[in-house]
Amino acid sequence: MRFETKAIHAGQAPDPNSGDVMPPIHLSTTFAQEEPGKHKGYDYSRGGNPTRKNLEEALAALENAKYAHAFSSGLAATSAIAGLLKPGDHLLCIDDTYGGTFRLFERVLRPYGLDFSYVDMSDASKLKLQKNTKMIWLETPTNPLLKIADIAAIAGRKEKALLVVDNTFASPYLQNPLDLGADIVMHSTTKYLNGHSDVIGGCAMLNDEKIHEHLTFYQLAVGGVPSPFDCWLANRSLKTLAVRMKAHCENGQAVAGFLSEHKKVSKVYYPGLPDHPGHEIAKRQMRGFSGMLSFEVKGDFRKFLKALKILTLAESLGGIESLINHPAIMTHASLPSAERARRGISDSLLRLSVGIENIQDLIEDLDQALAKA
Ligand code: P1T
Repeated sequence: MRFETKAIHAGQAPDPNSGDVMPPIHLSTTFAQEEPGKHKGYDYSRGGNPTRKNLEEALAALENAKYAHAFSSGLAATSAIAGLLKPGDHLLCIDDTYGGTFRLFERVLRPYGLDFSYVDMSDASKLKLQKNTKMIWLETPTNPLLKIADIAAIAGRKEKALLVVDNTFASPYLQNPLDLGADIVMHSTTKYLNGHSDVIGGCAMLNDEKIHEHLTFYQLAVGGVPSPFDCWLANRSLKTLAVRMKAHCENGQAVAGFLSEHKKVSKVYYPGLPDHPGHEIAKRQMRGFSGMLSFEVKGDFRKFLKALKILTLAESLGGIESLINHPAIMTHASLPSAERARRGISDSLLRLSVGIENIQDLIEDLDQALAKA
């Protein structure tokens, strides 16, 4: 099956008991056993639930993976994956990531004896692993600077380390890291996968049996699992992922083009622009450039933000509605200011998640607000 068909049908067979064409929500926390230990595949909902299974089968299909594991947030998925590391291990991370990922690595996991370093990975040939590097962590495109890393080239240099790709900004509609040599792909399903800004969730997809066993154990033993209702909503949303992503890409490209020619804008970060340093790699490994971009306003960005009428100032991204965010004060405030400066996140950088509203309305809103900056 091709992407659009898998998004609608994978893991969605009609319910054998009732014939429901759309999977029902299984709210029960526990499942009847015929004899102790003899049941229909589910015993307690933290370990497994039929609604979660529907979602996980669909997620696996969309990333061309054997296995998918759903978590209660993107960060719960990240911490379950990082649970593969042991004290003394080193994780090599791309130098531009969601602020919460950095906070988890530095303030939660470093005190447990894990080591982290952050390097620019836009040139894969410069990648240097330490003896104890057991994991490489990529975001591509990155949050918030939209840097691009060459997944296949990094996979070729990973030695024995596991390559994990946070594919949140691209979605599986645009990029499939496992096909390019990654070992694990993760998403904040809160973003494009759910796409309606009404579920917090995360997932990890992979092919390796041992990693599958680890994550199955982590779901059961640590318990950061999503509710059946959240699984059902995310599963329902996946069915329209392809049409939503097409619209996000079209609007993203149009807004990036508009901003890059506007006299009140000094810089635009969008991998779909030919002068973006990662444009050629993005063209090779992605099937579109998504709806995420960042930019710098010339003038007073606070006045610009206040003047917006359709775009909402809020954290998060990937929903059908357009959101604008100030990384230094909002999503990336957990990075110390020196670290933000080192990464190139200025105090006037703005990040836009371009929604699927009418493009003319979005451009008119940005234009009238820029006039007030
Ligand atoms: O919020 P949560 O579902 O836990 O996902 C964390 C996460 C992981 N990876 C990426 C690339 C992300 O962007 C996020 C969450 N990001 C935001 C809330 C934001 O506004 O950038």
